[in-house]
Amino acid sequence: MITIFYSCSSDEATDSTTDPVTCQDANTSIYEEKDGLIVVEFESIKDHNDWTKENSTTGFLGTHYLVWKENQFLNAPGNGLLTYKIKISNPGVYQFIWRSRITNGTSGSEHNDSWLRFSDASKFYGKKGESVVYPADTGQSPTPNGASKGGWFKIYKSGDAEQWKWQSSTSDNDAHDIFVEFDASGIYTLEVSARSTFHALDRFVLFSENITQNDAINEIAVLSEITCN
Ligand SMILES: [Ca+2]
Repeated sequence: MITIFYSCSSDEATDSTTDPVTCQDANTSIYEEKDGLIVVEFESIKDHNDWTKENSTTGFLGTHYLVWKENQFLNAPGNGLLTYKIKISNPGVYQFIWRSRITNGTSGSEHNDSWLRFSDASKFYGKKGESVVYPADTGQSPTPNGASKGGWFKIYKSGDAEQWKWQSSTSDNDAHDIFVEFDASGIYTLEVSARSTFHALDRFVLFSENITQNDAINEIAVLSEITCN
């Protein structure tokens, strides 16, 4: 059973776990990390900024997915910006993975990527064995093969077009997994922006070293509580 608790707090309001309430201001929703795990439905964001909220391609989790149907931005991150505020209570290293799908055609290498950035995290990098890559324009090196700009990674999935898949890779033909380090507890910003058309985003997870990937991506994992700032 998937349980989601919405609670909005202000000076006078009390938290409610029985009344589903979304935050009045889209910018105030905060997803709470618990025991080293964050689980978020992409469609739970209030302002999905020109992404189309759909439920026509079966196999998604939650109620919908978000799909990009506007212009492509192959080398221009920041368009169609999705912003998720996350509250980290257990600092450390977290792996990031999203569940996505190609919703046009049968090629596994078209419509298979979007942009990702953690601009205020302590570290944001791709890792494959001992190899580490950093997003371009951050003063760090090496940078990944293929597109990267302004601190953004191009994040892609590979394999069969016609399946939802948990995979977030960066660096073309040299897939590196995605990691984020939060050195202190606090509120951080996860940003996604549009790159390829018809790339559909379903759910994402962030999980620390004490959580297995299988547990993190389990479809019955409890969604992160949303609070309002
Ligand atoms: Ca979803």
